[in-house]
Amino acid sequence: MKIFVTRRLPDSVMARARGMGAELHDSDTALNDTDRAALLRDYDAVVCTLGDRFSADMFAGDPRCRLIANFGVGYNHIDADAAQAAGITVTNTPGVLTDATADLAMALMLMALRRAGEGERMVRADAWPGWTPTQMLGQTVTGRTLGIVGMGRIGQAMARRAHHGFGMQILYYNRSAKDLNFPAQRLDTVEDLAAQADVVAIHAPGGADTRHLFGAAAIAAMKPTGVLINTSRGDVVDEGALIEALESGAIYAAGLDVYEAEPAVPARLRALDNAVLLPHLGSATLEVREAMGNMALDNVEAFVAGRQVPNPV
Ligand code: 8YV
Repeated sequence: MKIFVTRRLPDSVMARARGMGAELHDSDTALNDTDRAALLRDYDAVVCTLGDRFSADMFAGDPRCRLIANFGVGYNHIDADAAQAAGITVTNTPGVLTDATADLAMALMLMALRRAGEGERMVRADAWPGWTPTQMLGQTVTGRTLGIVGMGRIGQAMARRAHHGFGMQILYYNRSAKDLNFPAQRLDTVEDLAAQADVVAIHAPGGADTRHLFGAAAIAAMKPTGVLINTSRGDVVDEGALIEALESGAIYAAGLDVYEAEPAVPARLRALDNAVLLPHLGSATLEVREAMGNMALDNVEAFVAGRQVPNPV
């Protein structure tokens, strides 16, 4: 068996991978499309991650590969239907990064409402003129209304934190109604949710089905005091429309961990004081990245042993 790991994973995960009895290769730099297509021809299994595009054309011919184990829950970079048609199983790492990502979404919400990024920049620039009763006033977090777009695992984890920890009311938009253990009202359109929520948090999977789901109309429907948080995928939000709304003051602020063309973050967005911008840190803790790596390897191990893989998408 020949296995390729496209990006070096945490040490403990790489050590386990090396002990699996397969021929293992890895790379610590991002591969291009041609390199990745070659992996499908030359390896039995590929462990890949965010940014590793596997488009339909790459599955042409008769690839040797039978497993693509994605390190990450989101797999919008892989054409899973084309993979399946080529006889390749795709797996992902659901569950283990739910809490970490919800924690980061809360951090972005708190920072955006309380102007924490702006304040930190002021102190670092040695530009704090001193305390006054009206300096840098933000918005109270407790008791506001949070609208969740995509009430899956991470959406629910954020809603629970916001409801139990901050007394927030929860609205949500989701294809199907969810059986939830906290009070939440489901709305029929993202525009309704945008109009009623104080904070909108995006937790949709990304890719063709959800591209610009939160588009110009939804952004226009937000309150002037509204805040948009996105820790899922950049393409779920119309980034151009969002930048215009932030620039004109049509909405209050945004807290973003993801962008439409990562790692490129538009200069207009970077220039805005009312945007909190992070570099895709949702699952970035050592424990979580180890858990994600081990979950990806559980799938590889099952595949090598001829057993059913535990996490097919
Ligand atoms: C990762 C993520 O940082 O799992 C996902 O879908 O977006 C993040 O947890 C990244 O995708 C690495 O795979």
